[in-house]
Amino acid sequence: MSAWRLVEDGNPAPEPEPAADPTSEATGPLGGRTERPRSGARRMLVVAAVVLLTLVGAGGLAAAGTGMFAEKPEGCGKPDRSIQLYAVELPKDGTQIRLGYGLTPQTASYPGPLMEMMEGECLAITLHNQVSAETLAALRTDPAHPLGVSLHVHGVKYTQQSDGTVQSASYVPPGESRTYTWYAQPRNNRTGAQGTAGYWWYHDHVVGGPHGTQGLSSGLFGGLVVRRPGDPKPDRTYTVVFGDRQSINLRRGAATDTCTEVNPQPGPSCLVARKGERVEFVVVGIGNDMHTFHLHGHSWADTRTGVISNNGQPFVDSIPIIDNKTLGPGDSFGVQVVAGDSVGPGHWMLHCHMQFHSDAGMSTMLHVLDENGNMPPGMGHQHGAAGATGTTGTAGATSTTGAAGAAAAPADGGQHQHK
Ligand SMILES: [Cu+2]
Repeated sequence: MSAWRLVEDGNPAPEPEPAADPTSEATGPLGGRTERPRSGARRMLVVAAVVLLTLVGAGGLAAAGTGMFAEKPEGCGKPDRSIQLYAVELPKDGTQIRLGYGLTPQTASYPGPLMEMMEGECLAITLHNQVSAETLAALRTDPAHPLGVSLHVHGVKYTQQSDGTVQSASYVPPGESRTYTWYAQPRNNRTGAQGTAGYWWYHDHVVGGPHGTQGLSSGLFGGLVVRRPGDPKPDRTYTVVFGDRQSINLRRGAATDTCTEVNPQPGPSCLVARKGERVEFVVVGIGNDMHTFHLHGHSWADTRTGVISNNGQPFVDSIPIIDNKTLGPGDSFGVQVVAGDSVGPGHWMLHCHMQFHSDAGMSTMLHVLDENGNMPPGMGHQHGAAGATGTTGTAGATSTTGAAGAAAAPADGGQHQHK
């Protein structure tokens, strides 16, 4: 039997599943939850109530300059779901401070936990800042800049109170908490609202300076998927963040792949799937460089989901089929591919196609096992060590929707060979 084998065949996982994972079917929006239609009348009542409450309670807040901002977006009354999110300091990568978001302090990771929403859903996220003032001060570029972390999101609706910036006073000082409200506004043909279904991301906007540059480069970011009813459902989701210094998920060179040879555990730096599984990638660009996302052996449609859902008609020549997509800073997109479809199991390279980036190590693998969870014999591979600097591997909560545990970082810093 090959050493490459997914753990869910009865082998105990080395790490416990993170509790209250919003991506799990038990608590996530995909476990049979149906979208609740909101009538126009109800929406108006909710808006009126929010405005009234805001005005009534605005006496003290108005002096602080935030009273005129609604607490929640229009159409989002009572949150459909609430989750707790923790910002914590993780073990340093060499001398570099690492921070992470986690659904628990113990499972914080970079990228942070995948957030999943359905269009129409209103989500309340309470962020607890457990990063010390000392650490935040060390990351500060201006001594007058306030100390705190925040949660800023792309793609979905939020008000100024959930902007996650210093200028809107919507950040969290050390030891404190704040609730942010996200609304996955649905399409509305009457008003022309485009809807929010798609692949987005969230990040800090405060650590170090007014744009959270140090928060981002330290690890405070994660993926967000907003789905529509009927969207194809993935078996696994991986958040892949391309950043500065030729890093994937802040890991460089061989450290971008921390899969262990025995029982590889899907995680932020161990991309593994069985043949035939639908694998979803949430691809995000951070930092200052342009990148491209290229996956060997697999291609996808250049649509919102990477899949063409044209009433079963497979041939739509107006939609290009691609295997390489450009990514600028702040951009995000997502695709779904069927692992090993036609091409079979193996170690399929995933890399940036800016050649000096990939040559410097901006490259990792999608390990596709066979249907039984084994890597067939003769499928060994070697990682190039170019550009490898090694990391301490701090993967915690994994961003997968399938059965998965955390990726344990091997003692060799991720460098390994499969026989
Ligand atoms: Cu690149």
